[in-house]
This record gives sequence, structure tokens and C-alpha cells, in this order.
Amino acid sequence: MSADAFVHPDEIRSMFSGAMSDMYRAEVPQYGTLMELVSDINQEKLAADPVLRDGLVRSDDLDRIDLERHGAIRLGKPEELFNMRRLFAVMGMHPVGYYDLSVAGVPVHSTAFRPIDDDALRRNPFRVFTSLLRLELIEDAQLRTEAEAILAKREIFTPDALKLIYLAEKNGGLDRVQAEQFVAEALETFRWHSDATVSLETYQKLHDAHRLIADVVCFKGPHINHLTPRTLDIDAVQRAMPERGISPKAIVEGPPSRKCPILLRQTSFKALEEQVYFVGSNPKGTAGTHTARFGEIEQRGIALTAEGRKLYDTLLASVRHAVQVSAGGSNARDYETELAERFAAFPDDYETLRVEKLAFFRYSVTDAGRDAAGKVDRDVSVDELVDQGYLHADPIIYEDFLPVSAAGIFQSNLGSDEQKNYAEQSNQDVFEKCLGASVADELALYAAHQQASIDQAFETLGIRKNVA
Ligand code: OOG
Ligand code: NI
Repeated sequence: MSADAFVHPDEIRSMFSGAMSDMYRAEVPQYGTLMELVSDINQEKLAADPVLRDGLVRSDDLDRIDLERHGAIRLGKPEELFNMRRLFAVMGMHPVGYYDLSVAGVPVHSTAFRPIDDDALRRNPFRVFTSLLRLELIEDAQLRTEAEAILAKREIFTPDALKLIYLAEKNGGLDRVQAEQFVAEALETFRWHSDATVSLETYQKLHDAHRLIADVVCFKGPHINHLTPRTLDIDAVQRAMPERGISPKAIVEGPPSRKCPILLRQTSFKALEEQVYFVGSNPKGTAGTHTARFGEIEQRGIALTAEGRKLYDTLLASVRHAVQVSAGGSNARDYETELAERFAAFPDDYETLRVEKLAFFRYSVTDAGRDAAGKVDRDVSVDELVDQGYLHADPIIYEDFLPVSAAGIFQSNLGSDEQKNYAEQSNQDVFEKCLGASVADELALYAAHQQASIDQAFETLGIRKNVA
């Protein structure tokens, strides 16, 4: 079959994220309410800020502004992660980054499956934060064995999904009919099942070890636990949630609101208590409840270099040391004040972020630069070219996640006050063995992106030289 007959992976990803959104909205009505709120606030913001609007028109983002940017799942065993990598590859999503959440008391390690190159991100940036349960962190050996035995029995992919993944790998793609079938079959893995695979008693034992363990082990598959649209004003959505009957987590995770947004800000509404049926003596099962599914919003800013990230981590750690937000969120205001005050130490203009190499930029040649092509001094630096008006720098947006924020999102959806301390070290090697591949280093991707833009610009200016 020729490559032309294949549906582009970016298109399969769009089909999939659209289908997932429809399914989630139908399953979790409060998520639909959140989507409406996000859309209303985005429209207000666009009406009030024509510069922002023009920028989005130019980058071709306006139509897709309210669409989901990410979702999350939690897996139970190595081969699930292995096959999940193969499934996402069909949609042009690849593992980027390693996140160890055990340090924050959550017994998982994770990666994000996402599109990597610029064009693919522009077409559809949908990604899935994917966690693998670390059963070795269950202290009780008998319970650990029991959890393993339960997971051993389940198969989270349909036979047709596996067959289509195999075909995509063998042939190098899927045709239209196969792609449509693939999306429908893949969706089955992410669906909610209100029938648990275990008795109430087993659920409770696993739940007592950690709520997250029960969420992963006791069900037929890794139900999508949230979807996350993009908002143009996260603080406004956070404030407005209660007016629409949605209960937000106490604080927005990540950096404070800034003139030049950095990294990622996110907040969620608390997970809903849903009716489930446990295996029991009566045919319908024993009724009970489980809390897992929620909704989230995100707002992204510029990607930071290792140095910028170090500054971010240090400032954030000092804020968290100074104010610990209580489970009820009573001191959320103090946290916000502290966050804003301490982050005053983080430069808040693009020029300083660039010159001090705290953040990544995409360089392009200006009209003046084009006029000067071929006549530019060979030894000139990038900074000088920007000063001379020959190069223009645009922020490169952060496309990944933040472990401290992710832990905050997990925690607020696990009944907030649950804090466990795991002694176990992070273990990227084990994770990559389960995955069957290594994860890409996100900082290296941003650095390569910046460097490629410099190389291209130098070529246009007629100077072939590599300077960062
Ligand atoms: C994933 C939480 C992490 C984020 O946006 O940081 C996450 C989960 O609860 O499974 O999605
Ligand atoms: Ni999330």
C-alpha cells in the first residue's frame, strides 16, 4: 500500500481526542459544564484583548482554542505500558519525560505521550499523562501478590485494537477504514466501567494501602481520569467554577500569574463520587462508590532551560516550605501571596529571560535581516543580531508536565490529606524496560528546537556558523 492511502497520524490523533472528548462529556456531565465555562471565559478574554486575538489568528490557533490539550491514565502492569506505547505511536504520540511521583507520596512513575515536532504540535497538541503503578511500593507482601494476581487476569486492549496496532506497525500506517476502526477500538480501553473486578472487601484492603492502588487494580481498564482544555485565563476560571456548581481544588498549581507566563499552570475540579458494583453474592453485585474522575484546565507559557528550571524549582520549594496548604484549603490565600512575592525574583520580561538564558526561544530573520543577508559580520553573536534588529525571538512553549504540580493534582483527587512517604528511589531504567523504549529528554528537545531555528536563521543571513 502506498503512503498516500494512509491517514496521517496527526489526523488519527485528532479523531481520537475528539471521540474521547465526546465520550467523557457524556460520562461526566460536570466536565461538559467546565468546557462551557472555559469557552465563555476564552471568548470574553478574546473580546477584551485584540492583540491576543490577532496573535492566535496568526498562529492559526483560534479555532481550536477550547479543545482538550491533555488527559491522563494509570496503568497496572508492564505489558500494559508496552502496548500503550505502541497504541499511541499509531497517533504520532511518543514518550517524553520521566516523572517520579513516589517522592510526593504517590506510588507511580509516569511519562507523557505526545507529538514531538512543531507541525504535529500545531495540528493537534493532545497528549496523555500516563502513569504505571509501582506495586513494589505496597509493603504488605500478601496484598502485593493479590494485586498482581488480579492484574494478571485482565486484558485492557480489545483483540481488534491489538490487531490494528500490529497492522499499522507492519504496513507503516492505517487506511481510512482501519483508522476509524482503530479509534473506536482504542476508545474501549479508556472507557469507564462501573463493574469492579473484585469484591468490596478486596477493594477496601487495596484502598487502605493507597486509594490510587484501588483505582488501578480493581477495574477492567485504565479509565481516562480527566481531560484538560486550554484556558486563556486560568484565574478567572478558577474563580468562576463555584458559580457553576463546580468545586475547584484549593490552589492553582505551578508558577503565579505573570506578564510573561512560564511553564504550566493548572487546576482541577474535585473528583466525583460515582456508583460502582463490586463482585458479590447477588447477581448485580454489591453497590458502593469510587472516586476517580475529574476535570482540569491548563495555561502554558515559555519552556525554561535547565538553569531557569532550577530557579523555578528553588522558588517553588521555598514557597511550599513557607506555607503548606491544608486539606480544606483554608490558607490558600497565604499560599498565593507567598507565591507571588517569592516569584518576584524570577525575571518577568522576555528579553531578560533570553539574555540570561533562562528560557528557550525560536529565532527568525526580520525584514531588516533579509536586506542585510550576505553582508553580516561572520563573528557576530545571536544577541548582537537581535540588538541590530536582524533576528526576532519568539517564546518556545512548554509542552510537558511538572512533577510537583502533577502530585498536587493527584493528591486533590485522592482525598487531599492522604500523605504517604515512600523510601524507594526513582527508577527510570525499570520504567523504560516496561515501556520497551527510552523516554525522550524534554530539555534536549527544546534545546534542539532553538538551535535548529538559529541554524536556519544563520543560513538565511548568509553566515554558516553554530552559536547558541
Ligand atoms: C495524573 C495527574 C497528573 C497533570 O496534569 O499534571 C496530570 C493522574 O491523576 O492520573 O494529569
Ligand atoms: Ni492533568
